[in-house]
Amino acid sequence: MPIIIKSSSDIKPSEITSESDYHNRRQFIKKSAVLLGAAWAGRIAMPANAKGSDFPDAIHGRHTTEEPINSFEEITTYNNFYEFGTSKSDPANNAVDFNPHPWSIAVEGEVAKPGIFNLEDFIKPYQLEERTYRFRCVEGWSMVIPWVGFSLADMIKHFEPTSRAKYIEFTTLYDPERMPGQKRRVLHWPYTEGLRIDEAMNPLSLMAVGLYGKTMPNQNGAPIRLVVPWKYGFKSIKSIVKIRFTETEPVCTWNKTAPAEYGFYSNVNPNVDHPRWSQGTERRIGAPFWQPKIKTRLFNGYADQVASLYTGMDLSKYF
Ligand SMILES: Nc1nc2c(c(=O)[nH]1)N[C@H]1C(S)=C(S)[C@@H](COP(=O)(O)O)O[C@H]1N2
Ligand SMILES: [Mo]
Repeated sequence: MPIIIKSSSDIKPSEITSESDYHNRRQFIKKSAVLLGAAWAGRIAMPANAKGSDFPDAIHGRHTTEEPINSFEEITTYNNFYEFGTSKSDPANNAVDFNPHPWSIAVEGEVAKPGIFNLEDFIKPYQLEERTYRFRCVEGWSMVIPWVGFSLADMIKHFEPTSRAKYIEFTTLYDPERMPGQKRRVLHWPYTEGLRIDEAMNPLSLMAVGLYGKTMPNQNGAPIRLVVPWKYGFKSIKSIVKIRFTETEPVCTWNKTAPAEYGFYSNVNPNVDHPRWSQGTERRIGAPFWQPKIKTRLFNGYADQVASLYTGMDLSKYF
């Protein structure tokens, strides 16, 4: 018999299996799918203020998705944190001994109340909330993560930016002894990121200090990191030691490293291609194998809350 290569959609399952086998198998797959699906959909985060939480005063945040959340295991073993190595398992392995205490944060630039603060004093003025966000990496995978943190807008107001503050810049710790990945020149260290001030003031922008009701794991950016859920993951800078208010657009690490691939804005946008990874669909980490890839949505599905920030801008130019 000649071998004819058909695309899988040309082959009817009944061609390779008898009709009744096929039917039985369909039934079986359907039942397993329901079971697996239930398990997947039934994952519930420990509420941030539940018994055993590190944040008993956290409230349930307003900005939350009802989608099934990722497990603590998935969120803490599949990471990008180049300060601890470039593969997905490196941060969990290499950040075990990182001690983020004591920690201080410098606030500089166009603000009425600059200063250097220890972490505890820095976060004290703000209401902690649990917020479950969809989080999408430019590499084409995504997770749903129950963060604990506070509104970046509240923090900005607290420091009283001047009228010249048009942007906000964040910097990660630079300490190659404690962050061994910095001994290799894979990126321009220290890692920096930035937002336009109105993006930073959007109620979705979060300064995160934990997840799953637990203090931020080292591999996820202990002790404090940014989360901007309508932008690609790399905008959400980890282990922040400096926050600077500026009049001009800050330099961002990935933009500086590969300007053709990473723009300043980095909004999740299925209509703007990345040279190496499709932005049209995404793979939800941990999803059952039979679940089709998810269609990536403009602004990661948060368009109703953020699209107005970009009115009149050509998003293929300002990508
Ligand atoms: N300082 C620093 N922040 C970083 C990174 C990094 O390498 N260094 N990686 C970014 C990228 S590419 C992603 S996808 C997210 C991953 O966050 P997670 O590991 O908590 O899921 O962190 C971002 N923040
Ligand atoms: Mo990423």
